[in-house]
Amino acid sequence: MPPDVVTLGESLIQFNALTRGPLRHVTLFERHVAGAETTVAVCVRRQVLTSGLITRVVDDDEFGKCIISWVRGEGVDDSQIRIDPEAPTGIYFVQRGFPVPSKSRMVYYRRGSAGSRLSPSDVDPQYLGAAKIFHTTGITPALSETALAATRKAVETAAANDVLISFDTNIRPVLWKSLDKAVDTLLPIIGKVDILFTDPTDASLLLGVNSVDEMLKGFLGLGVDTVILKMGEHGAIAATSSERASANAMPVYVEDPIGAGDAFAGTFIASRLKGRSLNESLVRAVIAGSLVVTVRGDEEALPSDDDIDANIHK
Ligand code: KDG
Repeated sequence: MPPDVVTLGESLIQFNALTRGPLRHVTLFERHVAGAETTVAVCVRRQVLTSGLITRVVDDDEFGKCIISWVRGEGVDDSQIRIDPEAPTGIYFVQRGFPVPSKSRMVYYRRGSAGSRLSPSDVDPQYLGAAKIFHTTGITPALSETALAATRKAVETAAANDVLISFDTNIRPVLWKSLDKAVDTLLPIIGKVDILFTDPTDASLLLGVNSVDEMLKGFLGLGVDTVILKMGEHGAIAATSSERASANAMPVYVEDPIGAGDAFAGTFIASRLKGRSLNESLVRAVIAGSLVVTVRGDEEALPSDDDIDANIHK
């Protein structure tokens, strides 16, 4: 059986600072598996749908082995994980709570990594074309020219096979030569997307507008079917051409906000696949994102359906 959801992107090892403040003073780090699209694949599994991950890892370094065993342990289909012996596993460090107390900062060591060598040959049209949803983010096309080509091939394959395309803008400025390049690269991809996750910073960069209304209308005007604007502690809004929904954020203690967006996206698409309404899917996605920020690491606190229900019926 082909997986319900197929994702494409780089799996990374995350070293999360055990103490808050500038990294130069942190001496202890905790190791986690991360990477936006890997997290979405794991999230979908936690909610008992099936998922598969297209990525590249190294298996002769300990971090590559760690990623493979984690992803397998979570039940994500690993048949499309290519072993690349030529390049190391990408890693990053998380600086927490500084300089903005409620935020984290990512410091990447991933240039030339196995994941950045993703290429069109890694995308099997038969495998991807049999999924219900394909998900990737604005990170993958920023990794390299070959990863951009892989993204384009995956998007075209999905579109040609009526696989819904889900995309999180996730603009990471340090990965791009310039922000203009990010906009020029991402806008044509977004024009083919069915479900778009974004936030006010990315939306205003992509569309050059500032109000929520203009952002929603702008993306719908590009042909996106469902636009979801994630606004952190201010909740989220979703819009289609005929419907709007909004959900308040859950007040939670923020240990580390990284990974919230992927929990949100994974939960939203899993909920839609289960036939839930726009409004219910949005509420569940906000809860999932809120739960993930309460712990360090992107994937450990990804919730099951029951975990989400516990926050709805409490
Ligand atoms: O969304 C969280 C991701 O950004 C994090 O896990 C790291 O994938 C990552 C990236 O490339 O920024």
